[in-house]
Amino acid sequence: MRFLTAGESHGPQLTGIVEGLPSQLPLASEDINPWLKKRQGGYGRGRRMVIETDTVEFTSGVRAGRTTGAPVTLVIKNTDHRNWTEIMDPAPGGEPRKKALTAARPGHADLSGGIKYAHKDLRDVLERASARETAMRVAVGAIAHKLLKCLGVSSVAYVPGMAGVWSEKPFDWNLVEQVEQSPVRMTDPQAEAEVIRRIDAAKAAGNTLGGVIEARFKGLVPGLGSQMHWDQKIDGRIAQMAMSIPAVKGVEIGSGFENAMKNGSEVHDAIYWEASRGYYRQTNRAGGTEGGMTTGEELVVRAALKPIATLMTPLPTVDVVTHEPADAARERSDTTAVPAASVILEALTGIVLAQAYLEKFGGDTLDEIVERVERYKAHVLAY
Ligand code: EPS
Repeated sequence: MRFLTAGESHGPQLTGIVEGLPSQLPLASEDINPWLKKRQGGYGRGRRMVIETDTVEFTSGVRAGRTTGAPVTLVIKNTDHRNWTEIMDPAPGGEPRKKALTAARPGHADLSGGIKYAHKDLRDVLERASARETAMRVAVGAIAHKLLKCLGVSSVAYVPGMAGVWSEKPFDWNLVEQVEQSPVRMTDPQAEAEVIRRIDAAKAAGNTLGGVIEARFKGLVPGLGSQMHWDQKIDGRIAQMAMSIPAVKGVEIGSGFENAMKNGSEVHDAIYWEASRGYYRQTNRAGGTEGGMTTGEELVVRAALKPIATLMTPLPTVDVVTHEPADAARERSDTTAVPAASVILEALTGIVLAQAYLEKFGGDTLDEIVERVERYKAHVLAY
């Protein structure tokens, strides 16, 4: 399964093409829209999320609620485009540029992208660099999750800490409903209240906030990915996907960074066996991967998000036209997008896992894949 996205933040629409899905996978826009809604949510989002109600439309590959095996094309319209038709018009003309952005924002793609693609209106960079692109990737992720669900995999996304506040309440699957209700996707109501206070203060000060996000998956078979080659290792593939989320500057699987300072005997998860459940571990510091493969234990992926780069109280920069010192451009943005980013991490990790399932068990129809997974589960138990 491979996919491609296209579209600018204020262009007419985002487009995605997904190829390599099995046929007969039940699929409707209702499977995707709740993911898009969750991605739009979270306390600290900006005005754009009030303008948009992201929903997906299929323009190929799905008929009567099932995939046909043909490439699936997805479209998400940008409602805000109607306010940008002149500025985003692809027709020749339009010089001098309206709403041109020349004061490169520190921390954003503006300067490197401007140099690389020879743009002096940095809007030509930011329109594609905007985290709006993740709306389409989450839609693709929702399809991956639909497939994973058919294979017995479930998942969750939450925020262990943000805005300098750690949750005191460790994650538990019984807290999923609480996370879903929390405006910052946290397990701990006290931490949540303090985070909300800090988001309000940051907004008032024209500042932005980062945090740590986590996605968990259970029901995975052992042996997804491979130890054979660097580009097949599932942890490496997950890390690459996680790092591609805008603002992510760190990724760990399990208690990766904490493990680094301990003895091996305190880190590695002892192996046990019981006839009814096969091999298992009582601890999961490995976070569900060993040797570049899933272990069958819960997969735990964490990522660190820097604060959003667009500051309403801007940092010093340079104007790329005049080369004079300038205040960085102010562009409408979010105070924080950490809760939304956790949903993005869950959705996108799902893409990597669905790809790994399709590689290992690939077939043309959903039934073929389900049958092969079931046969493998029997092998895992008997091994
Ligand atoms: C986003 C849409 C964007 C930004 C945000 C994410 O909308 P607009 O630029 O029209 O306000 O709110 O993007 C950024 C934070 C960024 O730096 O580009 C979205 O759909 O998630």
